[in-house]
Amino acid sequence: MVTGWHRDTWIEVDLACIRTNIKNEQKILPKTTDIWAVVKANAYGHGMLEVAKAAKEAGAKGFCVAILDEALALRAAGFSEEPILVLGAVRAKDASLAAEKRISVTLFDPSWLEQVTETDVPLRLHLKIDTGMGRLGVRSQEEIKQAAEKIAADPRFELEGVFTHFATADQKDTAYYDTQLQRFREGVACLPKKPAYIHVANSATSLLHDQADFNVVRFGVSMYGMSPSDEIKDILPFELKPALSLKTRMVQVKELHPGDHVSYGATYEAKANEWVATLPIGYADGIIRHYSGFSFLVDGQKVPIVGRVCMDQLIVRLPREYPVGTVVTLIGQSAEQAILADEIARHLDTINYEVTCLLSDRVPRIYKENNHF
Ligand code: PMH
Repeated sequence: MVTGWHRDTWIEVDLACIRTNIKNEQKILPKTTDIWAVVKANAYGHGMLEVAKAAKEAGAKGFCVAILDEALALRAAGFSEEPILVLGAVRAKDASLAAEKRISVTLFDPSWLEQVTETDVPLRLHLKIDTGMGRLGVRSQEEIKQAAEKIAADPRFELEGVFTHFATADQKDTAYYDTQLQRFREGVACLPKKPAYIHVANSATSLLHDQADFNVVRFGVSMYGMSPSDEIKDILPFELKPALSLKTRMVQVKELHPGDHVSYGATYEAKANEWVATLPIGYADGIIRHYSGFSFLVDGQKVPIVGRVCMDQLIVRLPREYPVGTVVTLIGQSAEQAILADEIARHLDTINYEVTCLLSDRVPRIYKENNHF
């Protein structure tokens, strides 16, 4: 993917916000519980390497990613000592590569162990117990015991961790969460020897539930300053600082007259004389067509999208004429107003995670500290 450094559309990531979110999280955790920063999917669109560096500076002790390549990229960038856990499936044929780079992989099916051909150094495994997410993981106590026995009997493997993932931790009703936690405790009790890392928490869990029995939390969305859900926003233990802003500059400003149309399908028709601006950002950048009807900000004032969002451009209606080059804020603070990923998520009928993950690599990420570049 070619990044658009020569176009006035950019993402600003405030690394100080990421550090603050991590430090505040650390304060509510037991001293013996470490934060592993979840930096998969290009750090939820924020930029993996820069976020990983900031997270490490703020005290994160390890990293979680989704795929082996993300782990390899972290190692290649110089994160050589920290534990890195691949949360998704790794192919058995890539086990030796993971082992060689001391990358920990998720074991969710004991038969996977038999497919591993050879490793020069022991492969670090985190056994995933499916306690009710229904995604990856062993489900029965027999499988847990079987996996533990196979690992203990084979010098190619080392059981480094055991974990689970909650389906409803971002909801106030804890009934399903409690059931999952109970199943996890029972599963862990089947292990003849406790591994070094026992972990259950994503952001919501780590923010709302005591972690005394666990020594790692997998801190993702709230490290970026976003709430795991709207439902628990009012019960979070500290204020989250959103790290990402998305901005562009008007490339053309024009006056429409009654009856003039805008964009593909000519779906928008001006009813009066009105000013519009063309912005150099579109669905190929992650501003998908469903943004239609949403408003961005100019000087704290709302400017609605008019007509269809195009691949590389979209058009907004202005309250008055503005000079070409005026900044438009799509996410983040503009004068006294702000647009949060949460608001966009509501408009798109999705979640804030998806809003930032959708921002494509075509948009350059610029890093700043405490609002300064
Ligand atoms: N652990 C696992 C196994 C995950 O899949 C995720 C996020 C996290 C931790 C971090 O969660 P948080 O961002 O809520 O803190 N995974 C996903 C997912 O698969 N879809 O959305 C978020």
